[in-house]
Amino acid sequence: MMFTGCNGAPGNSAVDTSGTVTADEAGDDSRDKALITVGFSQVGAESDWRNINTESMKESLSTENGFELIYDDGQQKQQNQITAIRTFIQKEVDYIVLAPVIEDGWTTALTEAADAGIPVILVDRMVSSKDKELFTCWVGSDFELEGKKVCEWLNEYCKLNRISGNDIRIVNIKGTEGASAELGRSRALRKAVNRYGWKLLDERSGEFTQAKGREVMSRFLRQYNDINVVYCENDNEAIGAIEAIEAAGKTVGCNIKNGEIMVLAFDGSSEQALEAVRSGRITCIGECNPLHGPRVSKIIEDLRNGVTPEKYEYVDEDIFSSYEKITEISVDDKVYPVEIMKQ
Ligand code: GYE
Repeated sequence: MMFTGCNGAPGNSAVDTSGTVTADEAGDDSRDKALITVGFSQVGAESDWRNINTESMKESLSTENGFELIYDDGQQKQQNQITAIRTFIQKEVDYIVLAPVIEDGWTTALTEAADAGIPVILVDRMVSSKDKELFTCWVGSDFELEGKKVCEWLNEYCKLNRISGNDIRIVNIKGTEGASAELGRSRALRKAVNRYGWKLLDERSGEFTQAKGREVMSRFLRQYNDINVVYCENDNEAIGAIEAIEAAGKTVGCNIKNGEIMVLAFDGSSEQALEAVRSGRITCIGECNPLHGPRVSKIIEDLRNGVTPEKYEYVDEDIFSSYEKITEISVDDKVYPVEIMKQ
């Protein structure tokens, strides 16, 4: 997709080959006026999902496509993201794209952007601000639905294998607390626990990282000797949890009747995680799609053409498992196929 006159890389030494500049480097005076300037405040680089998402955004919002992207890595800290938004406002960018680390606490910064007349597009996670006029639109995943799919998969598994709900002893390695992805996936689990009588032994945040996932799972294994399911709120935590389980001399897999610990996860972004599904080490993944770059550039294109984008745009997502007997599950009367992955 091309916008107004794309005349290659601007003559600015702060611009790297991908056309991306950092918030500190970008200067108004050296800006190529033919390019659409976008300030993107990213959460951080905590996971494979996030890195793929960053790449997708940089690829779509490139100089070749008519953009000057000012990229800022918030390092999982809201204060860094608020500072980035203020820098973008000072630089008078055309659009601000925000992937908010947590939902609360954005009203002031978003009001400042609105006062400056800069449209804010939210991507991936949401904000809880009551004033919906403070952002133009949002694009991302239905995190509670992802969670419901994985929980329904587990419920189907229990039914098929005659495992009573009371025999499910589950721990939850949550994502970053207060992040939409954590809130939605945890909400779905709590509802399923109440509905099916599973025993939720414990919940603790693994910050969406492999190292923290491993640390939290090791602690759970020391505290509880009867865990048979671990619900990991992303791929990286699942890989960390598997390392902890194996280091404790236990086996991962779906055969919980024979003492295996079943690993459930979200994303399905990394080859490592997909390989773990194929080999049965991760039993089921609720897919989360990170490829938002083209969606965001389309939204900007629409806005420039006077087309009002949907306020909320949810993306479609799959379920991955290597367990052949469950080929579909249903959530709220809708049927979702399960993609069976084999080696
Ligand atoms: O699941 C996780 C990442 O917000 C959907 O953030 C995103 C989540 C994703 O760190 O891997």
